[in-house]
Amino acid sequence: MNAGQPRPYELLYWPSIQGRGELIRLVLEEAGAPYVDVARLPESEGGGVAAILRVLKGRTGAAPFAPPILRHGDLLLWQTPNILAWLAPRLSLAPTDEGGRLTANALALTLADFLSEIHDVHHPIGVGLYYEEQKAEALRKARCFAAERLPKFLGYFERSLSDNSASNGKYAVGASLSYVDLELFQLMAGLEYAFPRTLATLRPTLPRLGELAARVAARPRIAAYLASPRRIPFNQKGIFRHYPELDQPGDRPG
Ligand SMILES: N[C@@H](CCC(=O)N[C@@H](CS)C(=O)NCC(=O)O)C(=O)O
Repeated sequence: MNAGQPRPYELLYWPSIQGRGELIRLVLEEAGAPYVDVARLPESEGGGVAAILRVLKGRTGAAPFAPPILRHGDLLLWQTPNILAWLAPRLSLAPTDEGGRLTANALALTLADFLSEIHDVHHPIGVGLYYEEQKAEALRKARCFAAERLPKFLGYFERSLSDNSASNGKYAVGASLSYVDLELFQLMAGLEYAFPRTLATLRPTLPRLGELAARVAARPRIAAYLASPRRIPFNQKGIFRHYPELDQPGDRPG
């Protein structure tokens, strides 16, 4: 590393999906921070999935259970909200007061809960099974998700925005953009990909979330990132997957 140049952050995340790693990438991209997406490098340069497995299997003591993992010098961090709670303040993408930091963390943890539920719509029975092996259960899960959980979580985040008088409903916490807003952008983008019909029925009740997502997408660094090859397209391997049969807003739970 050249003297005077900041040490790049090293993100370790599955190379073919956005997944939870995307929440870290968006913060690094918005900040213009130097980083290496390690597993997307060729194995001959120390990358690939092998790079992740080396960290998962090679560490004793407190060790990551799963990616995303962030490495910076001797520091190794895992659990997405934990990584964000450390990284975002360093990059001026978190509230500066303690109350604001804790509120941001609480929202990030709630979003993490929601992400797990979104994943479980297409994998309600077993992570190790293919979707095709759990389609009937996925259909039941999708009905409950669309009728109950999706509106409940999105309504909660919409209220978090509209109740934030410090920014007149523009941002989730405090008076300026934070990592939580980037997370909410990613959430809306993912839901638009996975559940476009269901989301369309809810959109009239979610004006703040819609405006926030558009505002984040238009930020110069985010717009450049989204248009770049660094942004992995949504696909059928990540958390957000589009199975038309699971996107039926009119279905009754049953
Ligand atoms: N709570 C963890 C969840 C981590 C997680 O589930 N990572 C996924 C990819 S997004 C994974 O690789 N899981 C492997 C496993 O659960 O065995 C976080 O927020 O970072």
